[in-house]
Amino acid sequence: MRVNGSYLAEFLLEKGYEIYGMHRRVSVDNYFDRVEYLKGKIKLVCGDLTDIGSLDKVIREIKPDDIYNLAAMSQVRVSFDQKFLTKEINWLGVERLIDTIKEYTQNTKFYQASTSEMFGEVLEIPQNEKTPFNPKSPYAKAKLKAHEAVERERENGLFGCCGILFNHESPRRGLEFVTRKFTDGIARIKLGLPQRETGKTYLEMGNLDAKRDWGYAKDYVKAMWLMLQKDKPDDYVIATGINHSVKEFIELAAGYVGIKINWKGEGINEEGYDKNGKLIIKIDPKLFRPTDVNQLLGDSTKARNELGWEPKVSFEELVEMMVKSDIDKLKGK
Ligand code: F7E
Repeated sequence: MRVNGSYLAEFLLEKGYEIYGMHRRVSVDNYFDRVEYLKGKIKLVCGDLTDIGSLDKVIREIKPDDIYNLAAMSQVRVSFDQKFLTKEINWLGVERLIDTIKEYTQNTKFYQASTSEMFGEVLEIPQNEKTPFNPKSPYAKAKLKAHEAVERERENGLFGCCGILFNHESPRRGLEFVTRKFTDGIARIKLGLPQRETGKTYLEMGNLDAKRDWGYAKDYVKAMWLMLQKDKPDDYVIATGINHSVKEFIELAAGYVGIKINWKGEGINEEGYDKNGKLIIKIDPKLFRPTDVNQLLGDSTKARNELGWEPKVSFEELVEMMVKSDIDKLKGK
């Protein structure tokens, strides 16, 4: 659990903004490591989406011109075990934030991090702003409620934009998400190190067939800013328009460290070996979700036409960047 939003902070600093980063009080050592290098450049203030009093104080004192709400319980798997907390933060937290804006600073522009997970079991391929939502997890359901709250308040005068962002990854991605878990894991295998959580010599993975539209987080923060520069607030899908399965991600990432995966078995018995017959990947059924989203593919035509936004980094470049970064980190570079 760490402070998020470092790419956005960097982007806004370059544009000359004065930035306040709101964070919760937590007792985790590495909580600030992703924004450590920004210390002195951004002002950190304490606040919590579950605590109206703290939001009240922060918004009343700072009266921000723009608010980017990237705060969330962001792990879909965890939301099945903590559905009330997820609702408190991801939905009601947004309602609280909007209320404080209405109370103290009516002209504040508000960006809400909506998510492709709201499309859930997709009703249309690819998904755009008009595709009906069909959320399947407590995470996605709470995010949809927040999305609807922004739309509702927009009708009442709020300058509120929702970015329906598809998966966005980077070397700063948390290790609990599949891309970074794998790039860290395969880097460990390459360097002969045990896996971080399990201490094993091979990786345990869940559903390899799920498909995601993976883009580079640094490209996506520009879209957030562009939304708030428009004359009228609106919602935009932000995606690359290309998707890949988890298995394809794995094969490509392993390829970058010179490992070609040979698959044996099927379903939960599937295993991946290297060319010498060494076990690299095993399926752990515990990592499957009660309901997973099988495929997501975004159509960002509206953002491309109306915001002039487009992704710059390809899937292949993204995967290579993440693998290289994890190898370097593990080598202490
Ligand atoms: O899972 C499968 C898993 O946890 C992707 C969040 O940022 O993007 C993210 O949500 C897929 C799923 O991301 C493992 O079952 C297989 O099908 O990396 P993920 P996510 O659930 O797509 C959206 C846009 C958000 O809004 C979220 O906040 O990968 N999978 N094996 C695995 N997933 C994980 N985490 N770990 C595995 O071992």
